[in-house]
Amino acid sequence: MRPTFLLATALALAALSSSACAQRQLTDDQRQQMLERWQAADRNGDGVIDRAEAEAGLPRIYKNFDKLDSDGDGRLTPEELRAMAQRFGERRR
Ligand SMILES: [Ca+2]
Ligand SMILES: [Ca+2]
Repeated sequence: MRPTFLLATALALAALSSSACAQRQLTDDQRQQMLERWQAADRNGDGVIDRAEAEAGLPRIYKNFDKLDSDGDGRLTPEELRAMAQRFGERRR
């Protein structure tokens, strides 16, 4: 058991649910959350998410990995993530 890990998870869940109630569209808060999840999933800290990291930490992104990896190099960069967020925002408008 790692109590600090459990505490961090509980805090993250609390933060997620409270902002989900307060905000409905993609806000700076949500972008910040995405960034934090991205950084948490980037286990080797090289700034990009490869397939294994997506599978382990970002299952929804892993499912759409091929679509999101627009240059097809097998790694998702923050730029590719931003392009995805933009498409997502446009579809909802
Ligand atoms: Ca990585
Ligand atoms: Ca790529």
